[in-house]
Amino acid sequence: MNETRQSIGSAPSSPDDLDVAVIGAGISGMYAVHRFRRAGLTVRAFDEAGDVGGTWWWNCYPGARVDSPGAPFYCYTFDRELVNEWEWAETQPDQPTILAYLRNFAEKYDIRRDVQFETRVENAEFDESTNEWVIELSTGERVRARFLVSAAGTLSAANLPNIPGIEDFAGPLHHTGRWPQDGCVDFTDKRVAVVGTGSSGVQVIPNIAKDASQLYVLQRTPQFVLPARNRPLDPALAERARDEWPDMRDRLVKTGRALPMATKSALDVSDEERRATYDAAWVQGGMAVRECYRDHMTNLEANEILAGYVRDKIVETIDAPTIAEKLLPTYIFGTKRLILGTDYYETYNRDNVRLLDIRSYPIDRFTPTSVQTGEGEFEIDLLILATGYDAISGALTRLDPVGRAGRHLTDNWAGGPRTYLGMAMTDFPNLFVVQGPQSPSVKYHYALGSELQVDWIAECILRMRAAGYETIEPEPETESAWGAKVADIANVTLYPRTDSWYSGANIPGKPRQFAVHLDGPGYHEELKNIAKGDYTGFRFDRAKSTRQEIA
Ligand code: N01
Repeated sequence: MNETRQSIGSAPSSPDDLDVAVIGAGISGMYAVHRFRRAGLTVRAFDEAGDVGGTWWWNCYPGARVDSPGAPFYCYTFDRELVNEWEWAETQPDQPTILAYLRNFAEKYDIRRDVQFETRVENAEFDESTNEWVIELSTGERVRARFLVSAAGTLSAANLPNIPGIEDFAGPLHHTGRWPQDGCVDFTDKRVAVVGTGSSGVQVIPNIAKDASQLYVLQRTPQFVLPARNRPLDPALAERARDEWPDMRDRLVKTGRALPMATKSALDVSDEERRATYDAAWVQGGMAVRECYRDHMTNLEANEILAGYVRDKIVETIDAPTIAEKLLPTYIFGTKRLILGTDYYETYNRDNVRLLDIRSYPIDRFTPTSVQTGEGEFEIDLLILATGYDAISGALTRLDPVGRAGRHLTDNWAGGPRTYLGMAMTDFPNLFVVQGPQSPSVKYHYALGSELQVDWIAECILRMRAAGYETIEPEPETESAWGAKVADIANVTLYPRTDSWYSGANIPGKPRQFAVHLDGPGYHEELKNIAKGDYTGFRFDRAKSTRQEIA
């Protein structure tokens, strides 16, 4: 261990001080409250929302439902009793069901007792004189904690596009990720514009089309949308999951998947065999078609075969060839987050829906009552922004914590996120990020990934305590090496070849970096080994102990 830094943490903490302050009470934050409490630590979480659920609390727009991996696997994994207790009715549960599941979790583990809702963490600064984080809340309170754990989410910082005149629009305007909780956005007989055709847009568009008198979909990039085919959950699968949960969880940890992976290449089979396999997967729905062969996301030729298959399906679904043409994606299949839809393409066959291609005919401006594009002016009563998120790093950069010597995180990340393990940053002692940039986050089982990271953090804190350490921080050189490793793994795949929110390309001015560690199982094995190996790459400061004592 490098003990070069001075430990100044001698100022006594007040009795109200926390061991851990957690930002967010979604899937990760709730587990953090549970786990830290179980470790005997004092913990409190802060969340701007009115209740638990995080992104599932905010995203209550019509049509919101889970897409992948779906039931019975979209759940916390650590407690078999919880798995046994909860009955999933559908393969892709809707938002009210997921929220009910998360509320049940909160009840079962009495999470709300340690969560302060309707409270935004406005500032966070590391106090080097006491080795504590000082956080300022929207309520005006200040809280001190030895550790700060950000569980602020990967898709939580809404992207509100800066389109001329948007602030002049006089009708109701809603972002899908900030949907009103009263649920009473009424589209009946209204003229509605939706900007954005990612997962949120694809889910909300068919639902709005049913009620609106006129729907304008403003599309910048045509996307690959696969049929979700939500259906009642096969009771046999639910039962198997219950019976075999320890093995299934083990497989999830080791592969990131609940079910076995394909081993064949799409190029090793005949056209007929491949076509039959795709057809069967298409009927099955969900992400099945991508999973038919192992190399769709690593081999351009295999990818393009599947892309052609999906484009043909789009053309078959749309009545008007001119509209089908506008809906055909041209980027590499799957390199933007794949989308699952229900009646999405069919919606464009309706008389009250008009697709506006804003790539060819950009939006000029909004007025109080209309949107003007290169195709004309369209009167609207309501405006829906399905424009996505400042993803993965946005929640943290918007907070912009201040670390040692007044360093702002955004200074250190001016060229893109710099982390060790996607969880810790040099100059920011005792700050841990769950599901952070350069961790597997959105490309691994989300709840399981949160559990494994939070378990690691809890164990680390306990071991630090036992050894008398007050701070932990990565060695500076670990960050460059970690960033290079994450990039190397990504570059074996096709993902980085496309502009997407994975790399920050959806946010004007955001530094580009493919911010997801694409080998989740390898990552979690490495986390384990780092803890076993005396926390290689970290430096600990404090008190009276030596490096050996933590091992
Ligand atoms: O956001 P997105 P999302 N002018 O970034 C367009 C998860 N999720 O909220 O592609 C005009 O994918 C943008 O256009 P382009 C899931 O992981 C899960 O839909 O950048 N258009 C795009 O069409 C998903 O991937 C579920 O050219 C603008 C759209 O807005 C992630 O969340 C449900 C624009 C944004 O698409 C994000 O999905 C929903 C501008 N200035 C979401 N700015 C589940 O089912 C952006 N766009 C679990």
